[in-house]
Amino acid sequence: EFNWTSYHNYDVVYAWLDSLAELYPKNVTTFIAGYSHLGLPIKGIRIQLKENATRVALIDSALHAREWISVATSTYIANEFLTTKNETLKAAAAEIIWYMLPIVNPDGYNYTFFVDRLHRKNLQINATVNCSSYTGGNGIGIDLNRNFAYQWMANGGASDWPCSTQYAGPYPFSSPEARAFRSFLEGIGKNLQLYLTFHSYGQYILFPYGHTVNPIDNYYEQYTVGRMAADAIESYYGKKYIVGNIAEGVYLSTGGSDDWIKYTYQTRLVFCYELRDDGYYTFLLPPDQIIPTAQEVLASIPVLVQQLIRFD
Ligand code: 0X9
Ligand code: ZN
Repeated sequence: EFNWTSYHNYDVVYAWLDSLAELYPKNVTTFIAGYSHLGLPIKGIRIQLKENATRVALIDSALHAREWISVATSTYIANEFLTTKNETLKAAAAEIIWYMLPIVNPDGYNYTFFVDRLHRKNLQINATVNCSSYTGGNGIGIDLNRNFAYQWMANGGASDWPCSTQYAGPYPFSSPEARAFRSFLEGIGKNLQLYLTFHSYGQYILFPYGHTVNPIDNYYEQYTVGRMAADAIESYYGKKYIVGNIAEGVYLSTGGSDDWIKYTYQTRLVFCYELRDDGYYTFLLPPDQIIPTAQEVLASIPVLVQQLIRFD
């Protein structure tokens, strides 16, 4: 039985996605965006509640394997879209055709359940390199959020050293997971108006770009809407999320999925949510914080949708 009182592994999440499509055949379909290095499907769901909805949004999670709260939150949101009795949320959800990719890094996600809880990257084997004396990471894998083609390895915040947890890979889109993501976006990208990518931890709402603090074209809109989203989150349980450009908000970093989408498709609203917490439990957020985290994040969704509807 699926729930949000504990974290669920890859098999359980995917079985649940299938069950949604069975339970809500008129509103939910599943699809496969592509396959991981080890051949696991990168499964997604498409949710459409209203026949004449036209705007398209994408929510993803677990580009980073150990960030379990991201998966718990995206699945919670999917479930709420389909079951909520809250009229504001229901109306907002109905305006959008939602695509969700709850586990972009299925190999890594599995690995964190069964081998190494704190693994971040995918499981691609890198050229022989001995990382045993390096405590910051192991030699396995590419950081998917450094493997996208915009400003790849441009100026800091990514590494060309395979031992690094921020290893960008030998070239952009060298990972099958990032390539799957790219080919999926070829279908929906030009219609995409909202992209949310869930990570943890730190409690930030970040927006492009990661290679520069120079403001993007719609900096004002991204900042203002991000601020309103953070206020909605705070009003729920008082948790404060910091809002800002990636490079100014956290650190310089290049090759992220958010930057690549913003640049490639000029998607109007692009946000990376760094979910709870602010540093006490870090990636090991206790399961009793899943529902509160997901609820406060959900409270920010109507804010984003209303902005899309208001001016277009
Ligand atoms: O460094 C990252 O990839 C993200 N932080 S995390 O601790 N979850 O690893 C931040 C991603 C922000 N976006 C980009 N860097 N493009
Ligand atoms: Zn992350």
